[in-house]
Amino acid sequence: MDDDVLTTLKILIIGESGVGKSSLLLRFTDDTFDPELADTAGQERFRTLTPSYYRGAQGVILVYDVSKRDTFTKLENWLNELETYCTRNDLVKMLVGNKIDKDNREVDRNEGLKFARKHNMLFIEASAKTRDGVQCAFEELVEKILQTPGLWESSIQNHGVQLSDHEQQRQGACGGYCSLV
Ligand SMILES: Nc1nc2c(ncn2[C@@H]2O[C@H](COP(=O)(O)OP(=O)(O)OP(=O)(O)O)[C@@H](O)[C@H]2O)c(=O)[nH]1
Ligand SMILES: [Mg+2]
Repeated sequence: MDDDVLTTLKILIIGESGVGKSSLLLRFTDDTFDPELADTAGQERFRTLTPSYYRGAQGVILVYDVSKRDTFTKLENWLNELETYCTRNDLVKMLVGNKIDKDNREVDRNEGLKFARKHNMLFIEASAKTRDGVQCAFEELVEKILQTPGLWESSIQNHGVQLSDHEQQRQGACGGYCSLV
């Protein structure tokens, strides 16, 4: 393990099947996109994994598809599930409206923003296909986690490495990004 590693964070990516959770992760980690991507991880038969999946997470990315209204409508269910299984209530939440490259949009940016504000979440619109907002979504979430006292320190494994104290206020780094927490 690299000695420079400060801490390891557990970040969940949740949301309805097909909204692009795997694609967003793949774009962020590998900078690739597969238009034919089809996986089965979101299927109902894997639901028994739920409690351990949620345990100890410091952050969550809740994804909906801006071209499918039902994926937006079902966000409330995901928040309820989060509340049920999450072991901590200070976890940082990021709402991501994905697939903004598509021209059949069904959910306005303002609706996403309003939902995020109501539920005390960060918000960004994104496209795993075009890269829009993807890096920003992950980075802003991590930054917010690191700014939250008590949320991540306990996961440091005595490496004797300290994060520097200076917090740089970044301005305009993420177009359209709205910090709400
Ligand atoms: N146009 C467009 N298509 C996308 C985007 N993100 C994902 N897709 C496509 O949407 C489909 C579903 O994406 P996945 O990443 O598999 O969705 P998922 O949320 O992981 O789905 P489950 O694992 O079943 O829960 C795939 O065909 C992707 O190529 C995007 O930003 N734009
Ligand atoms: Mg998936």
